[in-house]
Amino acid sequence: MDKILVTSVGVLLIGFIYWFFFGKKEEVISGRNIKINVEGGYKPSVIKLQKGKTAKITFLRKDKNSCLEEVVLSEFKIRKYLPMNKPVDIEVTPTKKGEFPFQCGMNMFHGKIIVK
Ligand SMILES: [Cu+2]
Repeated sequence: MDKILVTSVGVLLIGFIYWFFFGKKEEVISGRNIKINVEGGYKPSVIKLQKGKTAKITFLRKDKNSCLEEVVLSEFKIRKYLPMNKPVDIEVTPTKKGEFPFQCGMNMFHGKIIVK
């Protein structure tokens, strides 16, 4: 019984350490000319924008996975098709502060826009 307890605590601890060091690693990009690589997800996946300022976000899809062929920015009512290896510009003007997720058309890959 003791051994099971020690083992499960150990597994939880390893899980926590892993999450702490690797899970939170998110690349952040800010400015008004944002470039996002779409390859196995969105890189960087966190975009910081300023409220009231128009920013251009350029998505470049390099991933054949059809899962990533569409990007959805629901807060901005944008749904765009991303052709392979062709940059697609999306202009957004955030009108309120907060965190707004964006994702692929199937809601499998995620990123977020943080407006300050
Ligand atoms: Cu998808």
